[in-house]
Amino acid sequence: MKTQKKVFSVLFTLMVFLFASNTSANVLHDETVTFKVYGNCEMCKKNIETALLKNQNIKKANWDVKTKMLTVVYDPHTISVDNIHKLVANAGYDTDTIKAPDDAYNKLHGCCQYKRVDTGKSK
Ligand SMILES: [Cu+2]
Repeated sequence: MKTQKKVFSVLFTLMVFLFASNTSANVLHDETVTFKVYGNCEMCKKNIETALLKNQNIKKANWDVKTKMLTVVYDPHTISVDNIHKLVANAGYDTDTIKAPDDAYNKLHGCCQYKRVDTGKSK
């Protein structure tokens, strides 16, 4: 009886440990990336952030109107940085590495049609 109790307590401790380590591991798995996204205003901010947050692999998205820098917290196991650039581009916004499709850009509100720079050139 005593041994059984001991086995249970060991198992219990092990389970708690596994649960705890798994939870903290999930937090550690999130990564943050920052890159430039061309845009103009608050509406652009909303467009960019909403387009990203629709994807459940993206935890946080924040675009700074002044600096034009986008900061994204994402799960690197389920989405790549390249795909994050693509999501932004498909919403009509050029990033520092990917140019938005022209039709996506043309669909933007007039005030959001930021001045496009040639992103074809390497930085
Ligand atoms: Cu705008």
